[in-house]
Amino acid sequence: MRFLTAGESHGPGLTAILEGLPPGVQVSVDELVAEQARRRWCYGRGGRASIERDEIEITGGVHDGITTGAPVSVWIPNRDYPNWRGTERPAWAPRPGHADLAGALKYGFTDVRPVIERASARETAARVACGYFSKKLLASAGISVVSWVTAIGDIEASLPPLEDRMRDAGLALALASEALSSPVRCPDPDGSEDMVGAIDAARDDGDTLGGVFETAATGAPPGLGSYVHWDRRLDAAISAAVMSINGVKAVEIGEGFTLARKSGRQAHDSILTGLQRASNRAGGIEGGVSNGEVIFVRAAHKPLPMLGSPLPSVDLRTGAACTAHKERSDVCSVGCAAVVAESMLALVIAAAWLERFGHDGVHCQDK
Ligand code: EPS
Repeated sequence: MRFLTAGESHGPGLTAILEGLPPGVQVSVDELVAEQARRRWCYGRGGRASIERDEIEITGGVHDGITTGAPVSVWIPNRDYPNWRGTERPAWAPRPGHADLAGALKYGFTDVRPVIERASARETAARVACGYFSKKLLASAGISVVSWVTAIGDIEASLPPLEDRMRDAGLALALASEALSSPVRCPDPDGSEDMVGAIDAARDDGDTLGGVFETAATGAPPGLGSYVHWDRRLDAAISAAVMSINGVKAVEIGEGFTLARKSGRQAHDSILTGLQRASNRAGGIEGGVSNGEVIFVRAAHKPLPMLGSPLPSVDLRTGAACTAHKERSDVCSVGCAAVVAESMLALVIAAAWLERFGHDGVHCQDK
């Protein structure tokens, strides 16, 4: 299975094509739109989130609410497009932390507008559309993919211990469900309140905040991915997929960096009778292969690079010092990135699941 996206943040809209989904997966536009709403808004988003509706049109690969096996295509119109159409909005001063300068150096732009438009996280709406279809396929195999936020800036949520979050599928599902009622997608109500306060303070100060989120897949069978070749390792594919999300700077599987400070005895998950595991520090993947435990991923999202009080930059036309280009932006979007991560995780796991169990339709799976 593979997918492609196209479209710019303030262009007519986004297109996505997901190829390789089998026939027989039940889907609904209402669910797809609801999934988009989860991605579009969390506390800290800017004015754009209230303009867009993400009223998605499925333009191929689905008949009467069921996938046909043909490539699935979707169209997501940008409601902000008419406000931008016909206007020249050049940007000469690259924003530190954005793709602006690197993109300008790579493609030879002086006006970084083309970089801003395609590097924008608006594109993640198209990924979440593809992720939705993957999640539906996975749901038919008893696999759920969920997420929640654990930190915004230096505010850490008070949550059940990491060991339990990684090992206990029921807890993961419960945390994700509690996160639904938090404006920052954090399953700790007091922590959420503090995070909202921190976002308000950052906004007042012309600043932005990042944070940490966790995403988990429950019910995944053993044997997804393979140790036989680097690019078939499931953890490698998941890391790349989550790292590709705008703003993400670090990805851990299971205990990740913490494992490096432990001894082997402390780090590994004993195998008990019945092939039960005593713990899940490996995050459900050993040797690049799923082992039947919860697949558990953590990611760090940097503070958004578009500051209310911009950092120093340079005018690419003249080389003169100035402050970075400024336009409408979000203050914090970690909760939205967590939803995108669910989609990316679902896409990778669905591809691995199809490789292992796929047939010409979900009706004839023999898992
Ligand atoms: C983004 C800047 C903001 C975000 C946008 C990503 O857009 P605008 O410049 O129109 O205010 O809201 O994210 C989305 C539009 C979205 O749907 O997620 C950026 O510069 O990356």
